[in-house]
Amino acid sequence: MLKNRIEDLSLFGGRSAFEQTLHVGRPNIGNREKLLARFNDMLDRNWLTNNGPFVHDFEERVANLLGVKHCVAMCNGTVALEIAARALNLKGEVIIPSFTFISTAHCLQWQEITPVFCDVDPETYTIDPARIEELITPRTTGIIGVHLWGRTCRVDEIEAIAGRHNLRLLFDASHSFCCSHRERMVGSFGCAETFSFHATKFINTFEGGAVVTNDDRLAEKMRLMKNFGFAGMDNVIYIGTNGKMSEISAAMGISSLEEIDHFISINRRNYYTYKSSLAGWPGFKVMAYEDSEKNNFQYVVLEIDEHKAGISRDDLITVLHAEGVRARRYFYPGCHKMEPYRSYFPHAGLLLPVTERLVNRVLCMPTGTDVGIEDIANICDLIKFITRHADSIRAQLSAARRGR
Ligand code: T4K
Repeated sequence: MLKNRIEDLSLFGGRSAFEQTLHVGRPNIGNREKLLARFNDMLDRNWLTNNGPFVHDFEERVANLLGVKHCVAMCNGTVALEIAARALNLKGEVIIPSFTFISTAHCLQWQEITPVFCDVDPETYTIDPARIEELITPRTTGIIGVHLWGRTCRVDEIEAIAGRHNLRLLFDASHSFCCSHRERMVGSFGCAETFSFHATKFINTFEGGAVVTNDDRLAEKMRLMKNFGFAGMDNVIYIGTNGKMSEISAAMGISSLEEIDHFISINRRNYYTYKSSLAGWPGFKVMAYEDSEKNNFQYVVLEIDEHKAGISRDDLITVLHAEGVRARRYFYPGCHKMEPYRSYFPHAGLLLPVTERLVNRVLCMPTGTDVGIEDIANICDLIKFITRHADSIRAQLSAARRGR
């Protein structure tokens, strides 16, 4: 692993630092015996989907954990967003951050609702309440805030804006399961909040998601919508789709929930290992979590100041990937620079200076139960080595690019 000269870097002919690639989103697998026992129960029951007992159990556990009245489990986080948006009667234009996974925008455009991109707060990376009101038009019907990477939105200010303008408020909490805001669990803010339980999330159901809400009527409407609008056999009373979570997914979800403290403690340990290893290293800031809040520590996000670090985020990632460190540029280049939005709104970036800066600076690092503290110490040593040799690395990379 030890690198002494830049020729030792894998990119320039050396051996890669890690034999096994390290990933950002390696799934956490709970207790395998208990999980397999649940799969067997399911097979014995011969009940595989359509509101089975595991789905009920999973929904109840999630609602209890978050202190919210209803959890409606879904087949994934994107469908959860689509159904929530539809059940809330969102139309026309909806204000969202561009600095998010593409689903937050697509869930709207898929239903011909226009996402209007708002800039984010440079500290929390979440939608900036000070920039929302200038985007409201007579066509605006709602706001979707994203609690990015477990950092919650400035909920009170956004709720006040939504109240003043009679807008519906939804939160995409895909990253923020088991996080809190002002000591209240994420899940009961706005009209509803959505989660993703995709394989890469710290609690996973293979594919899965949920909408949680305290609104009885909204919950009922979403239950109909995720099941084609069926209210009992042969009786469709609403337009719906197929958004159901399967039993095998719910079984995985229950097993994951049983390990939640373990997963969080590993994530926390990993986060603090990165934080202490990179403390004071010029040009590197590790995204902070608030000590007073609950967090899942699912993401370790570095913000890199190219001028102080001597190397750009993109050159760094090129070197890291070659070494087997699959850090990710979430959420580059921003939704407004992806199709169809970049064709629809070619000048959207003019109103998104913070987003445009962040998409070129942030890097999500490998973590989760598959990544040990020795791996992290080695990754941080590697980063330090790279920045110490930044000038020569940059020179070699640009020579290689010119020669291409
Ligand atoms: N809103 C927000 C804010 C979101 O971040 C997301 C999803 C959603 C909504 C929508 O929720 P879902 O509909 O997905 O439930 C991944 C996930 O697919 C996506 O769920 C997640 N956000 C997003 C942030 O990341 P990709 O395209 O980066 O995934 P992929 O396949 O590159 O995997 C990431 C890493 O994980 C890779 O390095 C490999 C590793 N991996 C992945 C899988 C699936 C494994 O080691 N094993 C696996 O089984 O999107």
